[in-house]
Formats: sequence, structure tokens, C-alpha cells
Amino acid sequence: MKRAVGRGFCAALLLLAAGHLALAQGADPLGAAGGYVNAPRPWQMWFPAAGSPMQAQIDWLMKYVLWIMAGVVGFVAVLMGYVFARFNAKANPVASHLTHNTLVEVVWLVVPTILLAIIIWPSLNLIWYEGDDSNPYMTVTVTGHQWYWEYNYQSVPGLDYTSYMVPDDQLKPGDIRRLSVDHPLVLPIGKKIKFDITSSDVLHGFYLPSLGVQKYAIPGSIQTSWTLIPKAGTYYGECNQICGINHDAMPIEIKAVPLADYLAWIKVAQANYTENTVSPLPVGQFADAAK
Ligand SMILES: [Cu+2]
Repeated sequence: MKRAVGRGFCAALLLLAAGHLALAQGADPLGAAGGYVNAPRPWQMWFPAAGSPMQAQIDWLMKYVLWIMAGVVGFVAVLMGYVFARFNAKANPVASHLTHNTLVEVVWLVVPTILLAIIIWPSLNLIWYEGDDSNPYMTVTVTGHQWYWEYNYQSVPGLDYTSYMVPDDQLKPGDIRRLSVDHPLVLPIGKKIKFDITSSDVLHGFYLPSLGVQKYAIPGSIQTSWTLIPKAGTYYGECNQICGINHDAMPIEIKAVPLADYLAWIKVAQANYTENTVSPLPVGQFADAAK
């Protein structure tokens, strides 16, 4: 724990140094994320605003199925109410001995079949869409650790850094308690980003609700997912697989910035973040083994 705090402190110093360097150069690549913040609100209902096409489709499918379900539940409720009122012992003392009705049996077979078909069709399309991580602009290896995330930019040699939650007593203005991190994951907007998700110790969950990404981080295995963020801003996620005592202390913060700002950030990050590399397990080996 002490080590983690130490690392967090070093990371904060490095971030400060990176910030100063960026300011000295007259540019703050991360500032390019702008003021848009996609974060959960207290008592929020429904999904967060969709930050990616994948989440937009998930949102659509959820509501589509929900309306069909509401129709089925409503119809069954009305039917049961009618049966209770019309065919109880008082209202209908002599029960019918009818055991078979071809029309009713055909209807209750065909109607649910049609309902299932119109649910399955967009569901399969979405599963196919979610699984299509081909031709990404870049790939980031995401490794879950107890209790922080590690981001390895496969296309940027040496860019591999850790991301710790900002402790409550170190929050700065604009930070969100339990969600802000020392080093966010920085991604370019409008580009397809692939995630290779793994873990160095126990099961973690890489969960980005507003981007529609949710994958287990499994030791010794790589799960893939992808995203495409059209709008610059800050997006948040959390580990959503109980992974030990500090499970709640490994949020995910994403800064989505225009490509030019991302490329500028790489230079700053390469000079500063790489010293912060913590790699208890060589994640590269997993990546190679999977090929
Ligand atoms: Cu975790």
C-alpha cells in the first residue's frame, strides 16, 4: 500500500512536470479534451449519454427490447385481470371442460416466435458489430492490477504507464471524487481504437459505460474490444469485477482529444510517463502468445 502511495506521489510529480513542460511549450494537449465531461450523476437513471457508436446501438437495442417487453407484460397483465374477473368461481360457477383450441395454440406459438425473431435480428447484428475490432488506427494493451490500470500503447515504443485514482485528499478543482486518475488514458477522437485487455493478478473488469465497452480482464488471456469516440471530452469508467479490497479505487479516465493534440501529447508522455512504468508481468509476452 505504501508503495502504491509512493508511486501515486511520484506519478503526481511526473504529471506536474509534464504539465509544466507542456505549458512551457505553450500547449496543453490534454486541455484539448475541452469541457465536455461524460460522468455518472447521483440518482442517474438509464444509460449515460452515448459517447461512441457502439453505446448508441446498445442504448437503442435496450429501449427496443424494453418496449417489446412492456407490451408483452402489459398484455399478459390485462389478460390475467380479465381471467380473474370473468372466470372466478363466483362469476363463472360452471367451468368449461375445453382442453384444445387450434387457433389459440397456433397464435401463442407464432406470435412469440415473431417477437423473438425481431429481437434476435438486431441483437446478432450488434454482437457482430461489437466483435469487429479489425483495422484499428491503434491498439492499447490494458492491464488490470491490484489496484490500478496500466496502459501500453502498442504503436508508440516505450509508452507504457500506470493510472492510479486520485486520493480524496489530493483532489484538484475539476476532479471527480473516486473517478479522476493521475494519468488518464489519452485517445484520439474519430479513430477506431482497439483494446487488448488482460490482467496481471486477479479478474478485473474494464468497464466504460458511456462507450459501451465491458470486458473481463483475465490473467494469462486477452479479451479484445474497441471504441470510436466522435466527441472530444473526458469519459469515465470503473473496474466492475470485484478484485479485492481496493476494487473501488481503480477507475478509468479517458481524455479524448483531436488527433493533432494526441500526437503532441505522445511526445510529452514519452518523455515523462515512461519512467513511471510498472510492469510486474511482461504484458508483451501475452500479446505475442496470442498472435
Ligand atoms: Cu479491479
